Amino acid sequence: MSNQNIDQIKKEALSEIQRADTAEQVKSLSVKYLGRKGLVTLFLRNISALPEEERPEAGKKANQVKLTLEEACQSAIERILSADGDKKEIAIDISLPGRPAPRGSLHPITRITRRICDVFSRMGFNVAEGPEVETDYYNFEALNIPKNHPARDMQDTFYVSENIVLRTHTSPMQVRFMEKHRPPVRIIAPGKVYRCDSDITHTPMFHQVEGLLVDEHVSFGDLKGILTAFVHEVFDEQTSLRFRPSFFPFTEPSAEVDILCVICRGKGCKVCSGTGWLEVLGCGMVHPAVFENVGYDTGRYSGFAFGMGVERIAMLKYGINDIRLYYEGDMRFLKQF
Ligand code: 2U9
Repeated sequence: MSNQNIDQIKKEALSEIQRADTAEQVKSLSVKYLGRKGLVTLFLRNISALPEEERPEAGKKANQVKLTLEEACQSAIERILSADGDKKEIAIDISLPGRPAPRGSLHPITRITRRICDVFSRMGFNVAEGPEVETDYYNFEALNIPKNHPARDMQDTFYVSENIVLRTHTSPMQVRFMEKHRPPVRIIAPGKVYRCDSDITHTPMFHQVEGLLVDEHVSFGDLKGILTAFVHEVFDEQTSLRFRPSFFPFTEPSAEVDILCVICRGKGCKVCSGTGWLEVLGCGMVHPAVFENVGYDTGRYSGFAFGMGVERIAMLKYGINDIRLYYEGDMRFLKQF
């Protein structure tokens, strides 16, 4: 072995590497010259057999050759890969049909909100919308919710500052509407509301639809008629309703509305906790104090209001058993609607 040999190896190796046109060829040339039994490796290993005075020069040279060949292999791989990339671009078959963009679908809450609004708009209600950040006045005071009411507690309401809250219901919108319009009023108020609550049936943000109808001679009978028509439209004609006395500061008298269990049809099951009924709505005749706050003549006008949680309606309609599923963004859940 001599310096001449290593020059020869370098020359041949570079020529072969430059001619390689696949990554596999480069890899096998790397093995041939630089591998454990490669020619450069063997040369280095045999240096000890050279005359002593030639060893330093031969070692230095062989190490340089090793580096040169490593770099040459690397450049060859890059050359081949970039040429492959160019070929692939050319190889696109423009006659193939394009890949369709995945189609989205409406969130179940959006679907049900639209369905509810659609049913009420066919009964003559207009949709009213307003701010999600509200003043204490519109969220509580104007609705006859007294200062010591538990809903005002910081445990139940998100406070932005002393007098500003995230609305806990969509009723403030209806107060704002009444301030601007004289009766007759027939509005529906859908939207996000916020309460400090989180478990299997509560999320800190949820959706409500509330309704308000004010005119002369409006009775509790009108309220029952409208809500019965609504339940029959959203569920079906066989879904009976029952009105149970209740209390809300903004309505008097007040009631909660149950529907016949959509699962067992009244026989009693896990979903209705064996009662045969499911609570879906709250309602009542608007409290005169609320009318006074917006300057309506309580001698002349009466009205009813109602409210429902959209998540709950959708849970019953679609048989969903955990409210948190709505907001986890899991496509396997969302794709079902
Ligand atoms: C005005 C006056 C009165 C709206 C009403 C309810 C009863 C009610 C709950 C149902 C489930 C809220 O989402 S929930 O937790 N709502 O029970 N809401 S009466 O009463 C109003 C609204 C506006 C001016």
